[in-house]
Amino acid sequence: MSQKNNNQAGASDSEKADASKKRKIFSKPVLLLFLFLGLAAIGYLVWHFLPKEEKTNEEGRYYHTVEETLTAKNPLLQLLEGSETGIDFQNDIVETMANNHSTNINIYNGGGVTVADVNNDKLPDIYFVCSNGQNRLYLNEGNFKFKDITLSAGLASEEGFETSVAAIDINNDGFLDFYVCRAGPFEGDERRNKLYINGPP
Ligand SMILES: [Ca+2]
Ligand SMILES: [Ca+2]
Ligand SMILES: [Ca+2]
Repeated sequence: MSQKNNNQAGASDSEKADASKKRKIFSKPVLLLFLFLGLAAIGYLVWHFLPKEEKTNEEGRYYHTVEETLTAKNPLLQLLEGSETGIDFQNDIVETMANNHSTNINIYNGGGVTVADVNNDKLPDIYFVCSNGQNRLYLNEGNFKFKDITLSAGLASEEGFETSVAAIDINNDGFLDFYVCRAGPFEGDERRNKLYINGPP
């Protein structure tokens, strides 16, 4: 009889221990952690599936507007938009089956730019080199306005993969010339660098 009572008491202790264990597993901090993780998961799903605003040009490509991070009260420099200056150059990286990182290791290198007064009017002009498309020369007309004179200047180079440009008066005639570098998996003329000699109009 006494042994039976002891057994009953033992079982009761064991049940109590189990219940205590369960209470420990679902203790307040653990529940709070689950709650936090659940809320974080819900937050992520809401963010992931929310429609995001995308700004695209006429060709349907994404473009950046003025950076929202420029929040200084009195910034040293002021950022101007392309719509104000007339500069709308973009170096778009277009990936295709024939042109991608496996076929062209330089594809993400980007293009190049140089600032040079090409017409000696004391206003610096800007020449952008595009890796996948047409290069662009912008003539500085003053008051932060630029005019695209690429075609009339004969600088619309599109062939090959152009990655950088330097301005130098290579023949010392007082007019800055352009040296354009090309890279990529091309042969012959498509890989050759280019020297453009500037001169009086
Ligand atoms: Ca100029
Ligand atoms: Ca080009
Ligand atoms: Ca020159």
